[in-house]
Amino acid sequence: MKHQYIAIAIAALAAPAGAAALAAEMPMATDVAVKHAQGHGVIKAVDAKARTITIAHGAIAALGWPPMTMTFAAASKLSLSTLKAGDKIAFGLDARGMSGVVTSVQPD
Ligand SMILES: [Cu+2]
Repeated sequence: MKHQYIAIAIAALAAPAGAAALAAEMPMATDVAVKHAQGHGVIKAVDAKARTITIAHGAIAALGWPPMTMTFAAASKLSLSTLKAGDKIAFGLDARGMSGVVTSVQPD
């Protein structure tokens, strides 16, 4: 009888660890896939130090985004020195949920 109690106690201890290991292998609901998209807009601000670009962009149908102004991180390969507020641009974006990283910028 004593052995049975011990076996149940071990099973109870092992279950949470097993569940945690399984969760680590499986994508969580909060893990949103990165989607590449193209946007059009006007640069509102460039912060070279923080490496961010604020863009008033039009609707991005591929992402289901309405027009809005938002601040994006700039990809490390992207040069910010030639960009300034007021520039009309087309930009490439790696979107994750409701944020994203600007990967390319061209005059538009
Ligand atoms: Cu937006």
